[in-house]
Amino acid sequence: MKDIRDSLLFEFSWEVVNKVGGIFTVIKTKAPVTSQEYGNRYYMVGPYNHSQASIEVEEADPITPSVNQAISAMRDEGVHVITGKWLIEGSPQVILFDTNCKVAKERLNEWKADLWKKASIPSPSDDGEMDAAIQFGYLANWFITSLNTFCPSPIIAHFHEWQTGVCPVLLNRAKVEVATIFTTHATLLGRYLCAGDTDFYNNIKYFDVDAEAGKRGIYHKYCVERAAAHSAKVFTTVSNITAYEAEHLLKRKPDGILPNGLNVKKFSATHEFQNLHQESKMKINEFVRGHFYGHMDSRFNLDDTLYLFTAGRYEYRNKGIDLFIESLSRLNNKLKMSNSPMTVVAFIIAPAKVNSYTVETLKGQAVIKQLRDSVNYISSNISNNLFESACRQIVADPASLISPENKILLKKRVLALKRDTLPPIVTHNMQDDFNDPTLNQLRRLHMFNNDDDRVKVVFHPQFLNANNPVLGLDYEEFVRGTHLGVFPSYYEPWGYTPSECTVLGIPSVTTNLSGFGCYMEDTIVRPEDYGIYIIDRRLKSVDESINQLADCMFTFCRKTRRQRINQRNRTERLGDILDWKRLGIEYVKARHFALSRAYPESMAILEIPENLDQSLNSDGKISRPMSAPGTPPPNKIDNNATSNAHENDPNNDPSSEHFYSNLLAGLTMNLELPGVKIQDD
Ligand code: G6P
Ligand code: 1S3
Repeated sequence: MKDIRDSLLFEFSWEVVNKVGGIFTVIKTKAPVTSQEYGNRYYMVGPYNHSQASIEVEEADPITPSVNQAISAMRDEGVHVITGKWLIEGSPQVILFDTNCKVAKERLNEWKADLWKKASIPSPSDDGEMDAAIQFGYLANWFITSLNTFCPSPIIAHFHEWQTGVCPVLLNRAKVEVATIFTTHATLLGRYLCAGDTDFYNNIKYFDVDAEAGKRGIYHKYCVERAAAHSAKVFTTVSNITAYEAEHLLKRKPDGILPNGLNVKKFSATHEFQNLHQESKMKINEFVRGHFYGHMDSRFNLDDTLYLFTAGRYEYRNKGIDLFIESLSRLNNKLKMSNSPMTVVAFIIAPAKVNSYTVETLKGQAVIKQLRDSVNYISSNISNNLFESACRQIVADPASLISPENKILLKKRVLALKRDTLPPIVTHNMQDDFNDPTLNQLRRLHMFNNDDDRVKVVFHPQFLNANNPVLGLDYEEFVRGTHLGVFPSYYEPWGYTPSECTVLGIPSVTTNLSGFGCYMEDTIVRPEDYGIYIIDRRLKSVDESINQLADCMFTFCRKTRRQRINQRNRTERLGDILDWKRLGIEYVKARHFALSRAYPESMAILEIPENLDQSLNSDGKISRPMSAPGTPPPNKIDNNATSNAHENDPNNDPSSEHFYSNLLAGLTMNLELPGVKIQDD
């Protein structure tokens, strides 16, 4: 009988040392807690990507002798495998299979035929992505199958997404004794159906899935995904909404939900993250001064300007960019009608095909830099003049301090701010400007950054980077400097963007069609108290959802600075429930569940928590906390201060060792948020 406490854990993902999208964030941020739990018995397995592996992996042999033996045997057969430590927090060991190696290329056709024979999964001749998934699947299967023949420990093999789905299918067909888990982070068919104009959620039960997959040319990949879901001992996904989708599109109800966490870093004092907001906002201000040069006036001043943004992969409809723009237009009208003093600058950050920054965008930054340099030069002259006259015991007349030459220089710089054009709505030259959906919607709604518009728009069709000549901030720095993230997604299995806002202390808008939104709705009694606004895209018509979002943003615009600061404090506190130290427990449960199915006799020696074989998730909802208010009523407070009765209790501090070992030992989690009762401003 194998000793369950010695289990080896292999986590397979296409995004191990290979950044593509959201799953990279999952595995990278989860590494510290999983490494802490499994130590050297934890391996991440992915495809070999030379450009990333060469700078992120410190090569070394696998520490576990049996793993090393299995890998060496594969190397002897000519398979190219890189092993070592991934240089990220947690330093997990990695095994990277080179799907381009000679053996993988030579055996591709044999493997394709075998996959058809064993699992009736077809593979067309012209789909490189499918070929790579098959090669990876067969190499992974080779490794696990041979390891299993001599490894004394139980094996847990956790597969993420369809790209790693071939291996669990093969393991199941060969009845290899391994605790397999398959996690889907989105269904292929769901993503495709939503991106079109299908009324997805109302028709989900009725789709002819094979036909729909066939029409979209993804039938073979769909087969891998569906077969993997059915082959794994345990099938999971990231949210209830995707579980519902999987049940109908993949025809297996997931055994549990593994919500996505983050590696939350807390500052020791709350004001530190508030200071960072201010610092980052100053950098965004600098960009805005340049972008809107010549159009900033008494109504458009930065002290009364709010930064809203949306960001993500450029899936126009799935990510709700369409809804955001439409709502911004209505917000514009509301602000105008109510004579609001506020201006909103709404950023859309989503990578599209671009050539370069536009001349106008670059010019704006240059003009404002020249102005800043000249003003600095003139102020230093004024300061010197003031000092010199004071030394001579003269209190100078302010008008006399600026020299005629400097006055002319300043006039020239101010004249340079004049422009005949409106501030551009896009920062780059788009490759397909004419057909771009964002630009077309802005054009249709006449959102051209006119002077009387209270909502201005900046479409930045490229991910942010601190080295950019325009808007030179990293994404995290940018988010910190904004006021509200808006992510009104239609298709979003989880949605890291609002989750990231939360841990950075920035309020956000999400929807009840996103995994994150549903999780927050299920977990917290009143998410909006914590700066999580959830738009109803499930039961409301599109028009009603747009109005709800516009109203939500309008209400936000009416908050005072003090209320915004208060709200950020609450939002930031909520970050604790998104920490892997908490959410990682669901992975622990899934692994136990898989072990109990793969090794029932061995599991008998362990005491298994009762709820594991029923449902992986505890359904406790975070009640409104009972301890003292964290944000006292507005008339009594220093806005930056928060008190929290639980904060000093080590059992409730997710960053303490104590918390984590309790969590693992108990396998039952007290979902009470270590937070406090929140009051409305
Ligand atoms: C942070 C800073 C404050 C600043 C405030 C601005 O809280 O610590 O000094 O006044 O941000 O907030 P706002 O919502 O107007 O950007
Ligand atoms: C998917 O990535 P996406 O942005 O294509 O997986 C992510 C990680 O689970 C998830 O957060 C996201 O909603 C999915 O859509």
